[in-house]
Amino acid sequence: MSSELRNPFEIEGFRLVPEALDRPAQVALAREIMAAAEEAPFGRYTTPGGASMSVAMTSLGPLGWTSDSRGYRYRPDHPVTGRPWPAMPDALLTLWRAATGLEVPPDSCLVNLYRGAARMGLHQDRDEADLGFPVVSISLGDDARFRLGGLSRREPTAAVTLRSGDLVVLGGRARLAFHGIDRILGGSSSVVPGGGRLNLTLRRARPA
Ligand code: MD6
Ligand code: FE
Repeated sequence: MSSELRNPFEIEGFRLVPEALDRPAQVALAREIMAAAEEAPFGRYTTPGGASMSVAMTSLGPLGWTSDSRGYRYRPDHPVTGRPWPAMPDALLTLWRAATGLEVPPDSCLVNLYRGAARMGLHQDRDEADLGFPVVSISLGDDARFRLGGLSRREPTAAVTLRSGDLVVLGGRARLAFHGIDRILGGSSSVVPGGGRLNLTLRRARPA
């Protein structure tokens, strides 16, 4: 069978765990994240190409992923306040260990906030030093259409709905698969204070 006919969700290393967090855990985590964002405010970064992203972002942990006209990078401080990123909540360290079985902890959590028409174009996560580590994401709040493709932009894609509490792992052969968010189903959840959707991606940015 030609590779064009393969379902991207069957790529080795892709995993979707529905409702990995129950509703009370979702509510507690969403509140904790929004409280941390008082210290490290969400901002809309600029791509190296000069476009303003529609998703608002902040980070938790030793390093935060950022973007500006000079490129993508991990940095230890918030680009506006200059202060260190808030600590990573214990619940996230526990989720990472349970999902990956790894003793090495994540050193970065990118927090994506989607409201209104925010979306995220197809991309690869490849700014981390050791691509042997997976990226683990947890979604909170409104439903989202998550699109997954292959290792090149030319390969076919397919979409699935991510709901509040769902966990996704991109590891193994899926680690560099293209993926993105087509759209949010606004008002489908009340888990995020103020509405919308949070997606938390746990990464190991620096070598272990
Ligand atoms: C999102 N997720 O769900 C965007 N990246 O809003 C990602 O970009 C992502 O879910 C790496 C691994 C899992 C993900
Ligand atoms: Fe990603």
